[in-house]
Amino acid sequence: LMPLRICRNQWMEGDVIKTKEYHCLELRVNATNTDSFLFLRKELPVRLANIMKEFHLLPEKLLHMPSMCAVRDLYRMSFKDLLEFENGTGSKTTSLDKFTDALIKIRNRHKDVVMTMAQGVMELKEAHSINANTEANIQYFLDRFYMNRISIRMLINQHTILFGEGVNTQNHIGCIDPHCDVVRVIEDAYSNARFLCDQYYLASPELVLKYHNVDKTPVSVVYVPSHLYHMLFELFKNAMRAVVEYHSPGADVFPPVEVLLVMGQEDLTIKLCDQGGGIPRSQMDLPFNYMYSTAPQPAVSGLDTPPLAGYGYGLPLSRLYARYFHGDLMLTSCEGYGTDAIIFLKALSSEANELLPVYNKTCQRQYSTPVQTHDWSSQMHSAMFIRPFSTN
Ligand code: W6P
Repeated sequence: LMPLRICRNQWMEGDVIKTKEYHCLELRVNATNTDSFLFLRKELPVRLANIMKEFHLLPEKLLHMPSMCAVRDLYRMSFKDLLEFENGTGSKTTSLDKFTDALIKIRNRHKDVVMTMAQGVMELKEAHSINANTEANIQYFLDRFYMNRISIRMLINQHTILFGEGVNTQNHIGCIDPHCDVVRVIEDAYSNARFLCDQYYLASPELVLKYHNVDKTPVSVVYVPSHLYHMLFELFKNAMRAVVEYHSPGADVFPPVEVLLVMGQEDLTIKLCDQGGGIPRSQMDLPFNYMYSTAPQPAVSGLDTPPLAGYGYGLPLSRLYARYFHGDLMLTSCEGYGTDAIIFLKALSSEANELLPVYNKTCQRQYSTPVQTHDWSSQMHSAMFIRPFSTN
């Protein structure tokens, strides 16, 4: 079984036939190790090259931060490793095994890249003042960089799980579960977030789960359970922290975090509602902003590092996981009351194909276009009101 089906789209541009290949969560039967090898030895260098090109569109001063240089070196190394496999038939078992080993080596090499990039951003913030254009470019770049990384790791994981050492336990196909039990993942994420919350605050809100399914069957989708878990765990941590901090001190019972799960025709929707006081409208961009986020902490659980503190990169990354298979993740808030966090996933696996950043003219233009300046004003009216038609 080849879990990510390779789909082909063909169309005409002038006299030229253009072909685009993409992956979707529909299952294709009987792809072999060799099929996967032949595809990945071409596809992985392309994805690495795309993002390496995009580095050059970043402000020069960011490119020269030590952490950025370190990350780019890793990408160059992995690109070079993969080019070793560019030619050759791929029929020899040794070369297939070597390829799988190379992928594992690459995956390990890149494991800390999210943190290193965040350090790069911190280095920049310390060394330079950052204007709105630079900030917008960094936001744009990091979304694309991390999405590219998610996609590459997905392909590597699929290949190594399916064709590497060890047996495929469970009924998973690689890291895809064709019958992902959404309620189970919700409960799992809740209980682990609750553990952290109890440990730090000595209290935590309850979970109230309601679900609605037209067919009255358990809610199941074709999905990557680890991605869904990652999103839910992040949202639960944020919701619990808000609830406990908003109602402390003085409260010993907290309003529960309510989760509504609905399977529709097109969308599977998971809405988490907390009564944690909400976020003012003027600050709604901040949770997804990499520049306002604190750098992710190394994974050590010391008593002095609050496990639920600050916005890390958890929320922007969770939104990328949702968007990767054409879903989304959004926040809405009633300041003074609470926040709703909504995850949308595609209900049909045939619509859940990969969403990938591509390097092209449009993307280049994004970096050189200044952020939108305001063309609405409230200043003018008050100025006229105070000093109407003044000429001095
Ligand atoms: C908040 C802030 C937040 C972020 C993400 C999910 C839930 C919540 N609640 O107050």
